[in-house]
Amino acid sequence: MTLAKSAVEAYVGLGSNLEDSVDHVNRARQEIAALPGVVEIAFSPLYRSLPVGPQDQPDYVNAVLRISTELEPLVLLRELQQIENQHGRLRNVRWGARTLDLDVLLYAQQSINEPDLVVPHPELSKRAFVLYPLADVASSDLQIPGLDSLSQLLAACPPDGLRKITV
Ligand code: PH2
Ligand code: MG
Ligand code: MG
Repeated sequence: MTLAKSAVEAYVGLGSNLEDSVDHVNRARQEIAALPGVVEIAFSPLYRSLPVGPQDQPDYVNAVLRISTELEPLVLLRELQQIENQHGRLRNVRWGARTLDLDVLLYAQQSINEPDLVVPHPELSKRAFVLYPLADVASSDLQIPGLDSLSQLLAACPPDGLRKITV
């Protein structure tokens, strides 16, 4: 007899600023939800945001997907990277333009420090394009491991240049 693996909740950040970004993000959402061992719980509205980092790149489309998953963190990361690759993602410029970026923002209440994966995402607390869509799909009393509650982080992060583009 095999025991059922236990599922945990995780949050994935989606971003795109090349080609048809809305389509890249919407298709990625469906591809993540279709992974074995992943169930979608909620998908935030899509937001348009000004680029953080190099400014000579198009605006981004961002969203957050809340999932329940039986995949271990590094397995989830590999699956997300495979989806990025299927969307023609190139890895050259740090914080540069990309067809699709999928980040593990949070994984249960775990703090992870692996060479390939740091969770909570190191930039999470500074980025309006992560915190606002996160708040659309998470409880405001969600605790971010090593940091504050989501509502406290939001209060310290103005939504500069962030515009909701879907409901
Ligand atoms: N992602 C980056 C760099 N800068 N800016 C916005 N607005 N949205 C992003 O998703 C984003 C960014 C690298 O992951
Ligand atoms: Mg990113
Ligand atoms: Mg990334």
